[in-house]
Amino acid sequence: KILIIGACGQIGSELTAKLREIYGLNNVIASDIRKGEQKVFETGPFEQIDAMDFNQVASVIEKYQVTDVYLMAALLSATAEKNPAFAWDLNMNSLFHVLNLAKEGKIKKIFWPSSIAVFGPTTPRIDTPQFTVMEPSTVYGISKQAGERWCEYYFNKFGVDVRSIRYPGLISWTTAPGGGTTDYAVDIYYKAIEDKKYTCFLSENTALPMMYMDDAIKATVAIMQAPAEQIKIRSSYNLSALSFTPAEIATSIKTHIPEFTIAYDPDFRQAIADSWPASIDDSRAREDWGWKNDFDMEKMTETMLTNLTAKLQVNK
Ligand code: VAH
Repeated sequence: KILIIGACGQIGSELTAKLREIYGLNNVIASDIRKGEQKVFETGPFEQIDAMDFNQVASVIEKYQVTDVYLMAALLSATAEKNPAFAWDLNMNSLFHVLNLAKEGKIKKIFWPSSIAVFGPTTPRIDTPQFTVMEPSTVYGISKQAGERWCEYYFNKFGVDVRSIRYPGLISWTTAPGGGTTDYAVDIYYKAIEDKKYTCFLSENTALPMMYMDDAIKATVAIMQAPAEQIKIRSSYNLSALSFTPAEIATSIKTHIPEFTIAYDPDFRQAIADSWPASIDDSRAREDWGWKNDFDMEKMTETMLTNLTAKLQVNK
């Protein structure tokens, strides 16, 4: 049985749907601190739990005899800057609970998401290597770097089979994202359809590593399905697909919506973006467990605009 913690989030909600498609509805238990609005939570097993509460997590694992846990609950970069103590507690305590349950033999396999936010202003910014200087300057990045260190420690010391990916900015249309710096790349599609214009909170030449959600879900399933001996990196794998600036995504949108215009009004999130890489070298993920992305910028823009237009019509 599979448990997803944080199933209502931007990644969690799509991961729940995909895992239920692969493993069967009743073999995938969705959980979150709040009930999701998506129908996927009315159709399959759902538990309302606080990822920071060890007993609640342990009892759900016991109740369903869970073997695999995907821990997707966290505070993202922008929100974490406003709530440092809570962000540290949520991001770290939830991880310790799951790692300790695995150490006690209660869980067989764990997926834990890291992020390109583990890199900082002193990290080489172009084609950032798998192993390099990492001095994250955000609350979120610090928690992700610490989490990677603990994942590798629990694997080396206790044989815990925990697997991790450093997600780039993720773009999707099904669930509104919550508090990420890269989320301008989601907002821009909504505003392009609704208002034909967008004021971007990052400057026009801010290049960031990005990926369409379907690719991120594909990578998550792939790393968890790979034989353990193929997972040679137990901190977290670099993963990459796209790298683009707000100006470039605006140009891509204009090929579909010619009257679309963009303005720039950088806010506190500009400093967060400036501390992150522009592009990532993910050759180890490609070598070790056969990763490759399917979506390029054009395919992503077409998919986003098509699906969002339908979704926004429905909600009118
Ligand atoms: C954020 N979307 O912006 C997340 C992600 C790399 C960025 O971690 O915080």
